[in-house]
Amino acid sequence: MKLPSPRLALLLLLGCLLFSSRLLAAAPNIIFILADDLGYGDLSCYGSTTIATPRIDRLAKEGIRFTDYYSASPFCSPSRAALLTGRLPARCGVPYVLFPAEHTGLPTEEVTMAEALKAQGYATICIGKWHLGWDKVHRPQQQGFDEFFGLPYSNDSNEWPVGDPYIQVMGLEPLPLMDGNKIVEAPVDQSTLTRRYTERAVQFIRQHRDRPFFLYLPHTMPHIPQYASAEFAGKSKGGLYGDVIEELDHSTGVILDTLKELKLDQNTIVVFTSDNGAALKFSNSNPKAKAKAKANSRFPGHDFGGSNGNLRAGKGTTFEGGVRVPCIIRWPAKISAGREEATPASMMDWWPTFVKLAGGQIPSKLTLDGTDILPLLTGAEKTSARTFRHYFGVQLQAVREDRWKLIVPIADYPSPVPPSLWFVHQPMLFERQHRLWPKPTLYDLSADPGETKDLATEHPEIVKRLLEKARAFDTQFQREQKRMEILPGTPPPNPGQIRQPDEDLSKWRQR
Ligand SMILES: [Ca+2]
Repeated sequence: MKLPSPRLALLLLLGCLLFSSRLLAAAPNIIFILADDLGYGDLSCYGSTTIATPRIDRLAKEGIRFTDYYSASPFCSPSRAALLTGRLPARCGVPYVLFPAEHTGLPTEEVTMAEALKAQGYATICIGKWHLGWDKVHRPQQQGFDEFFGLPYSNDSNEWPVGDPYIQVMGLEPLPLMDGNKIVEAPVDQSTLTRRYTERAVQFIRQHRDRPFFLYLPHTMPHIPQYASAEFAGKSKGGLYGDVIEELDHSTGVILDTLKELKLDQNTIVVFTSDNGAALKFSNSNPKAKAKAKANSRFPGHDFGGSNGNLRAGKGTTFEGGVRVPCIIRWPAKISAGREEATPASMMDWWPTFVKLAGGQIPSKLTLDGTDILPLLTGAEKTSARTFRHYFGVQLQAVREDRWKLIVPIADYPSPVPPSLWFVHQPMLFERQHRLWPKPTLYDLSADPGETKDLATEHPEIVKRLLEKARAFDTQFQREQKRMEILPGTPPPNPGQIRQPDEDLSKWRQR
């Protein structure tokens, strides 16, 4: 008899508790709203004075607002991979951003949150930007989602001028909006995306009101290029960037109103967070850099526009501005309202938390980097001090424990160069982002969240302890991490490689 594959066996194991769990308690619905590149200072409940987000602010008032929540990566694809697996991006095989030209994705043997929840009887949908692989084997419906409506990759993966070297990795395809595996519009009118995602979300909630559901809503906005619908364009005090966030706020309100109308709002968990920190505004740069950035912009009139509040730097770095993001959770049935929570938490914590809440078991052989934070959410107990590791791709750049953040010294770049197409055409990015760092640097985040005052000399014992722990973890991790999965038959990346258009996309191109 042929034995089931390990992955199938795992899913069967997760599924066998389905009926008993249903008897024990009504499993909560889960709605996970993930903004793209929304920064720590981009919501009014996190201090924005130019962007009004009354519905998200109310969400925070009715639940928990985290002040020290980490996204697991300063970039899109790895952060999403970490959310959906509970594992560090390099552990689950997605250390870098994926581009349409790449034949890679979140490895199929990873057990996604959607697969684990589906095994517990949840209806599952992904609405928005996927960005975890474009080949059919890596699409949402092959990773546990019953339905998919959205973009397969980033919304800037188009509009590249002919002759631009980046075109080799970004692909020539018109940006497609997909419903399942079918392309419904290409290039998609991006000004309609937030509205259409919201309508689809409401439709899904109505359809599945009588059973547990998992609605994963990774919005396309406010990632550059930004588009707001006519109802929101030109309305905020924060320019176009503010307009798109105010539309996200409205969208969140529509979803919450739907839950209330259907009497689902007590036992539905709603999380609002962001996949990484904001890319900084051109106007925040010095005049020379600003002029250069504007001249090089592929999207004239679109500014990155984000704010990370008083945090240092932004997207693409492991300083706080790149990885610390807003996070709000509301679940009236179990979580008391109006809490501000300074205990650090991570994007990777949701996998074990949700799977256990749904009645599933964490497989003992699965190495998770997240922790079940239900006791923290309910206030039953404080979690003990944890160590948070900030990787850029495969490189450990910083660790945090309690209030201390150590930037670890780095003497060498990763070798061999990871097989990400990102670096094939942008070697300067490889060196800039896999940085070298001369000496250990210590910040007290409770007093200095902006990482301005190095306290390494004052606290050598803390530096020594954190550095030893960081090195021990990373030595083991470098052995355990999963290399990027390049599909069989893929030619090695080279500057001449252009992805052939998919059949269904070539049809759209001719229109
Ligand atoms: Ca992002």
